[in-house]
Amino acid sequence: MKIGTCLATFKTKFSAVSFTGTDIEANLRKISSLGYQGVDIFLHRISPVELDTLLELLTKEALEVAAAAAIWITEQGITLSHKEPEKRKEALMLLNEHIEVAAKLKAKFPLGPIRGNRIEDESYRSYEQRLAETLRRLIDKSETLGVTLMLEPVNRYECNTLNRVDQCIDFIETYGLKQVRLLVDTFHMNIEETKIDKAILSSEEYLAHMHVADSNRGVPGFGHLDYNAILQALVSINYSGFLTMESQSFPSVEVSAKAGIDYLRSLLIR
Ligand SMILES: [Mn+2]
Repeated sequence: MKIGTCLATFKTKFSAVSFTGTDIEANLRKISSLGYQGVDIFLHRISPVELDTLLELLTKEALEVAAAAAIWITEQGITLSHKEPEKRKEALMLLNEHIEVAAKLKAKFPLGPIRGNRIEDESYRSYEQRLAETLRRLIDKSETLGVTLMLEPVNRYECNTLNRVDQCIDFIETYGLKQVRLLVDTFHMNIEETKIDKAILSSEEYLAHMHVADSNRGVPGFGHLDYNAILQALVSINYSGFLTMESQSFPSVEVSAKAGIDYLRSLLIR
């Protein structure tokens, strides 16, 4: 398993990204020197020139991009299941552009809060149909470019549907979205799943990426999750992808970024 962290290249309201700020070069250098092998990158719209520069910096620091998120689109109130067709169209237009960038970065694309919420009083079925219809169009583009779409179970305080692994698998199966994989996140699982390790085992056929944080959304080791059990479950399903820290930085970015990787490494080499 490889270890990653999160980097934003723009000012996001999301607090679980460790590395932010405009000096992307310095951040990538720091991430690499701490021993991380990759990043999940939170991008805004990016020009071809900026993308080339970013690719050069990533190569220089030998960092992979596990996932490229488009949280800025969600922050504008634009989602894949928006009740207004115009907004769904806008989401698709922006995401088609984003998927092209993700393809150049060889990154997967996470479907977290960008899928949008169920409208109050609406049935789950009608929400899911709207989401599935938009996703089918996104799949056309992502399949052509070889970008994996990953549905992420997100906790109830942030999303009002698809909170657990079993619900996401059921959604994928029911709507025949067989190209869609799963991204599971220990922070959300701690809130929603009965047992985190069992939920990981049940995701075996679908698991494409992992976000790791502890119970308090600090880095692994800063809370009370059982990381031995979590890693054991991942080993038993032969997971070889990234463990990407999507976590809040306390007491500081420097301290937590080092403590998190040291902790995971110490458990992985046992
Ligand atoms: Mn996550």
